[in-house]
Amino acid sequence: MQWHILGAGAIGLLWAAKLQRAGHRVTLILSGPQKLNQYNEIEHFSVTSEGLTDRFNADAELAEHTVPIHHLLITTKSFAAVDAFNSIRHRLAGNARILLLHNGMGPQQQLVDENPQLEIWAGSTTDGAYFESPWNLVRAGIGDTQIGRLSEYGDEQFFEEMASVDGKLTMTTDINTVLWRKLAINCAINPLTALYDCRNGELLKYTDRRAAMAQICKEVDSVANALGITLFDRKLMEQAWDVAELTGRNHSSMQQDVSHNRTTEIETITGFFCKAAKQTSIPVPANQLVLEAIRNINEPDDY
Ligand code: KPL
Repeated sequence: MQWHILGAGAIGLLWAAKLQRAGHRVTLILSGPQKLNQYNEIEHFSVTSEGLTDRFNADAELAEHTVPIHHLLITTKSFAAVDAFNSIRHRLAGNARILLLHNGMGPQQQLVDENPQLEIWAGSTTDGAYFESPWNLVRAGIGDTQIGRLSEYGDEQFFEEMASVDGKLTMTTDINTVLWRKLAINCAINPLTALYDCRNGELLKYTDRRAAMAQICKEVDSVANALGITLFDRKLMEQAWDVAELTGRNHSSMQQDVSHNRTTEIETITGFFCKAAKQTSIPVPANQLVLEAIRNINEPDDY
């Protein structure tokens, strides 16, 4: 099968490697001529896992290319997903399948609403990888991925195909809840690690950080409950505590974005949550505070 991947970041290349290993052909759709030239100089990327490095020779092209797309994986940052999709929209075959794998919420539903005739799946992953150098990826942890269909129509056989690519992949009939669970954890950890400029585990070491995290979690629990979304079978703070402890040495994606002066995913994480809270009239001051604080660091001229 031929797959196109939009978003050649860590998760995109990790999936490109998984797909190629399973015998699929992969084409990376790169963000611009400079990136394409850079890739064309070496024409491969590598993935190191448990000390072993494998090379992968994926094809690469720009969105303007004309070859029809049948299987599309979107692994861009969440804020770029809709524009990236629209840049290749004209190339999608009538029966194309699209899988979105990114943090945050909002773009997934937006694409379904704007393209009701397409088969759209969404996923959430705890896979971890980072770049040691451009095009050289290190797999940090082998995580779980859950996918589920968001569009009205679709062929469940797609799951079987994907399960043969990743043995740890599971399917859910309620992807919305799965995305909310990841969103809740990201609300609890990401903005605070970015604001305190600390590793995930360092949130737990200080009373003020723990108190801020507990307040955020309490608000997320209340709103989710009011919206009829079942998060975890215990309080979010307990769940988020375990994740922060387990990933204690890691820098969250938002901490890394802020420290490298990159756009963060705050709008599709805490921003999405604060909008959802409005439907319930439950006040969410702790989340609102970190939303504004990250907006101020991130794009001071845009708000
Ligand atoms: O998903 C994450 C992220 O960094 O975006 C967490 C769970 C916080 C792990 O770092």
